[in-house]
Amino acid sequence: MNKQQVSIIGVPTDYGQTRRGVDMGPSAIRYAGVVERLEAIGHEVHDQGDILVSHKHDSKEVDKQLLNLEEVIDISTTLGNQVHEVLEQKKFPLVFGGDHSIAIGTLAGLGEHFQNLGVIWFDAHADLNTPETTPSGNIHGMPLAVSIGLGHERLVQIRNYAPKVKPENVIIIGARSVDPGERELIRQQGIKVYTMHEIDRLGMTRVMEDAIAYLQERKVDGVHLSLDLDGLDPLYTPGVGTPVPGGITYRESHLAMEMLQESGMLTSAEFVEVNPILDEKNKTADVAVALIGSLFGETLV
Ligand code: 6HN
Ligand code: MN
Ligand code: MN
Ligand code: MN
Repeated sequence: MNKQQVSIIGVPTDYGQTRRGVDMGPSAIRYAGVVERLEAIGHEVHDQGDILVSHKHDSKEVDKQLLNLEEVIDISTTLGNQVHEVLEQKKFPLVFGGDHSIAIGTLAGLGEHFQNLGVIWFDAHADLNTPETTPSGNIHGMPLAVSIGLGHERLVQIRNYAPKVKPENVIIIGARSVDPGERELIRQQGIKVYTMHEIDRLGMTRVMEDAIAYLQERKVDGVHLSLDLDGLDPLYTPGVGTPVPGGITYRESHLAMEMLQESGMLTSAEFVEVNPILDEKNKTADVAVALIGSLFGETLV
């Protein structure tokens, strides 16, 4: 196990969607013992604390297709700058949401450091909506589209470059709730998707072997894991704002983390959508921390 220097950044925001409580995600994950867990494996952990997020919720201009746009831009910019700094210091960025809109900022901070970044998007959803296709106006349904360069120009241009990742370097795992506009984008942009159908059919071992081989063939120089806890079945992670039944099991998700760890390709990660208000006794944060253990090399014996 390679000892790593891990920098934790918390992003206590709920501006990417409309259910309160997901802004407490970083606290819940810390409370579940993430720092101790990583240290026990032998890593050096630097918890940078949380990004400052105002909870005023008093936007005067309401664009129904882009709710809380100004707040999301501010938070993404701050987060992007901070993730960029962490990489400059040659540390591993580990980011905790908050809702999935934070991926806009995380990827904005990563993109310049890599010529050919790969992204694994572990999620029940595709997060490929644009202001034109969104059914909700919630920006947490848009971060992957934004990161491949599609959507509101000010989101796409955070840190003044785009795209953050090439669509053909993106792999979605666990999808089972995909909107019509997102389907069209998946085809049009050549995004690789393992839906629940492929996971059932091939098994997680094959899915991860294929995913890793695909990224190796594409000669990526880094891999970012964006893990939405709603990718798992709500049986295991009930504390999420947009649960979808028929998801990835506890063991399948651990296996995916273990195989990513073994690949040695991972260069950053984020864990999002933990909402302790909707949770049962911090169960979802506990799962997040257990997955982080596997991702960072914890072994069973
Ligand atoms: N997430 N596709 C739906 C929407 O509103 O765009 C749900 C998005 C969920 C986003 O879970 O990160
Ligand atoms: Mn708030
Ligand atoms: Mn999701
Ligand atoms: Mn998501």
